[in-house]
Amino acid sequence: MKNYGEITGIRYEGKDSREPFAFKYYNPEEVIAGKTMKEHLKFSMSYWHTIDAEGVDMFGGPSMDKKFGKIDPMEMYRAKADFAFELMDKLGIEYYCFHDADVAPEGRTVRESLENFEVMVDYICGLQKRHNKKLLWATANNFGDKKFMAGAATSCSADVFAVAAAKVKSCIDATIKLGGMGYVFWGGREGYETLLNTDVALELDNMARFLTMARDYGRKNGFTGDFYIEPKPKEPTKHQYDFDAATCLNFLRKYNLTGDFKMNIEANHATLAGHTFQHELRMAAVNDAFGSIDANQGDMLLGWDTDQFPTNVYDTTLCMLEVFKAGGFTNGGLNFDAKTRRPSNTLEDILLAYIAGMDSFALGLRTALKIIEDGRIDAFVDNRYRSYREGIGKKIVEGTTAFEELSDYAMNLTDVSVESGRQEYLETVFNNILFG
Ligand code: XUL
Ligand code: CO
Repeated sequence: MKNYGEITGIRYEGKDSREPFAFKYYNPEEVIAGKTMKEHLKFSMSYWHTIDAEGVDMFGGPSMDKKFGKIDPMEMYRAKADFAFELMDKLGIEYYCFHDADVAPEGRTVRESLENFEVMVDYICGLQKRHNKKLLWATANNFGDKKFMAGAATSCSADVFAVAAAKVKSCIDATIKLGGMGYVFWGGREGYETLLNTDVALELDNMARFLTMARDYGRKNGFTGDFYIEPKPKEPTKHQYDFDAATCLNFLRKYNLTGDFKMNIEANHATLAGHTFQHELRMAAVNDAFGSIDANQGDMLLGWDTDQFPTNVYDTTLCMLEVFKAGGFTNGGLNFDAKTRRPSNTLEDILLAYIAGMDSFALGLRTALKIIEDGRIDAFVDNRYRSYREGIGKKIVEGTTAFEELSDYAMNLTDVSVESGRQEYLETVFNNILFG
């Protein structure tokens, strides 16, 4: 295999290619259903996993070195940024996402950290222009440092609430400066371990106060994109307040935050919540909150957030079906919130992992479209609910009936039957479309 330096760019070679550093299914400029594949998929690089994470886990230290030969912290972060944009060029990825802590070194004080961040945002702004890249979304890391051990907006300490606000303020400023169309809130440590020490009512109200102030600050300063909540049920806390899409939507409605806030759905978070990825996407979409996607996959035999690159084509197909049904991405995109496995520890592995993820989603896009064009599955669902298009069903849907009439109607029924759901048949249709 070639080494990282020898690879100038990953190109589409088609499904028969045996070249490891080539796309087999992702052909960025190919037009499918009125848009290029690149426009449909809007791939994004996650800065934290790709540029910073060195393979550390609970049992061992780094298996990779991402210091790029530097010792001085600012120099190191500039070298990381240079590498990031070259990597995106190699892969043909147009978007990226970051936490404040991913792109700049921590200082000794909050002030120093924010100053480092501002300097690095300017540096990245220059790189972004030169490499013709776009920020998909930014976010504040309000969970890593010790001061966030009891949460950020839901901390028992008002000082921590203020620090979290300062960090989000400066991340929103950065998002505006970089022209980002998204701003993410992942609840990090917004949750709790035991009710013995927790005032849940105050914590939830404070979280809403925080999000409301962030929204108001962003809008006042010209941020026109979407705010996203990223649901996750557990990890790091036992009870995360943003458990799943439905929980987040309930929260947003209670505190009048719908409209400005949409969902950033992550595949591995969905499965941790005991849902499928598609379920979470559908729940967001039917509640007008489909926003962006953190594309990855978990290991069903492990109970934690493994953040693997997505390679399961059934899942990418079902995901892209949901994206189509939701009308495609507007401000959002597919951010690879994924990391190479710890023993896949070379720079080449990073390229191979992104190729795997991008090709799996390209296949998902192509097969989702085949399913739509085939029409058998949609027609089945449409036909299954036909009783709501006539007679009493039509009246239910139109809101022109009431319990009295429904009761009279029910009393006169002699035979009440429900048709088969034909799940196994539909699964065969699905396979038939996928594999021909
Ligand atoms: C954590 C996670 C985060 C968010 C951004 O599980 O997914 O990386 O995407 O904070
Ligand atoms: Co994520």
